[in-house]
Amino acid sequence: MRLNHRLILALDVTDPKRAVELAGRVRPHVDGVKVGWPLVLAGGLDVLRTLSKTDYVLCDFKIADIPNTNRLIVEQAVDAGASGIICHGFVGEDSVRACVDAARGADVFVLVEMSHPGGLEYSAKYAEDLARVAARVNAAGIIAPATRPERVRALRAIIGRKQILAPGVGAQGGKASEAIAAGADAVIVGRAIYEAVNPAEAAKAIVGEIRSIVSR
Ligand code: NUP
Repeated sequence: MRLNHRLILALDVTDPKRAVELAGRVRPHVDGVKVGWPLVLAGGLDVLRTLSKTDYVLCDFKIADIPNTNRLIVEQAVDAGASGIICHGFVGEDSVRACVDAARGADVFVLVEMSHPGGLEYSAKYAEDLARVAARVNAAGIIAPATRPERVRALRAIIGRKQILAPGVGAQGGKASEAIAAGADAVIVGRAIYEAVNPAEAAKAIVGEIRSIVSR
């Protein structure tokens, strides 16, 4: 994924018209939009098709099934215009590899450790192993928690130059600059942008915060 701003907008709104409008307003400040179940269940794959005409769309379906079903899901997402997809790592190497094989050039990001408090209960215990799986199957990168910069740092040591996208900034308590300083390539931000009075300004402020530490 090409990253200029190092910011991805999580479009967790359930009105497809608002989603497309928000994407348009925030576009100058982000590298892409992340679309997940809330929006796709509300607007169908049409909203993905529409957004993919203008934006890099990262499809956050957190795919977690047997290899054959994973393959079928990835094919549908890519056919609808996804530029990237997110799959779970805990389902095992064969299932993750099936996503990469089916992606036909789209980026596959493997979720290795979740950002919410519950992410510490199970996912954190296996995150290093799952990052090794992502490296072995040649995924584009991993999803790691901006809420725990020290974990981003530890996972960076494992995956080398592959990309790390970090959700958990703002509403979940993480700080964009801290995640980037710890080694994330970009942060994924939802509520702190789309619930702001001026979403474009909110996105611009996050990009400014990131630039202030990157240029140091
Ligand atoms: O571990 C994860 N944490 C997380 O928040 C993996 C994710 N994919 N996400 C997603 O990032 C979450 O589903 C939501 O779409 C976004 C964060 O949104 P917000 O907390 O910034 O509103």
